Amino acid sequence: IVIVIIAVVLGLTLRQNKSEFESTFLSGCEKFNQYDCKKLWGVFQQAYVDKDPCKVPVEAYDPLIAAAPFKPQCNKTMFWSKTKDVVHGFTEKRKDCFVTLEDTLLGSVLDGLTWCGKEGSNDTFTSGCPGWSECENNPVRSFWICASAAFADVACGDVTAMLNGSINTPFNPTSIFASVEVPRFNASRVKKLNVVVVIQKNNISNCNHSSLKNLTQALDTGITYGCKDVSESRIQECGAKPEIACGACW
Ligand code: AVW
Repeated sequence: IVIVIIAVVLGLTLRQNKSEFESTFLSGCEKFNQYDCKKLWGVFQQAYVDKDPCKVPVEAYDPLIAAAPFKPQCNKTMFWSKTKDVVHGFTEKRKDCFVTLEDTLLGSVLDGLTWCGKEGSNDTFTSGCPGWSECENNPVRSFWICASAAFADVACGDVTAMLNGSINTPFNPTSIFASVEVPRFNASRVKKLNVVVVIQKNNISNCNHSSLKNLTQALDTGITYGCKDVSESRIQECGAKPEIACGACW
């Protein structure tokens, strides 16, 4: 009888963990209406359940992206690298100006989460999953690469990228922005890339940094490039004052 009780409690605990992640997914999804969230959850799971968590390729998420495609939002698409907090602090207040991947349904639902499957199981696990660089084809990394590529594919008009002036290499070739997003900007859709280098007190880089020369060289011919050094406080001010026009933020 003790064994039965332990088995039941263990079973319930595992089931609860599973449904906790599912609930997080569903409640995040339901904020967006217009989607069949139960169906999306099913499509999402198919990418990684019952698989070795180091053998989930980027393409595994293609059906998920197809089920919740990114809408082109010309002139509002915002990319970023190593500026997560300042960018999202700004875009959450100024949805009228810019949209990041993490402001879209899939990006917002999965931002900050860890998940993986296991061979021989249909469950979703949230611990014991491979770290970001532990193996290349892990469920979390593959998702972000797939979603970033699809988000960059629909970028159009003037696009913006916030880079970090407080690090050695604001345009880092190993970043998702440099390795996945920039190469997919297509001159037939994207007119101009506006880089904003976020300047904090102890900045060590700005628009003159040599890595940004590599960025201009990586751009598809026909895409114009612009760069502005903007203080973090100015970005925060623009977030706090909706009366400032988007185009006048910097
Ligand atoms: P980032 P990116 N370990 O600030 O240009 C764990 O470097 O790459 O900017 N998580 C990681 C790691 C790591 N080594 N590297 C990256 N991440 C995850 C999507 C983590 O969640 C948007 F559209 C971190 O917060 C941006 O334009 C996030 O990736 C672009 O990709 C960003 O790392 C930002 O990617």
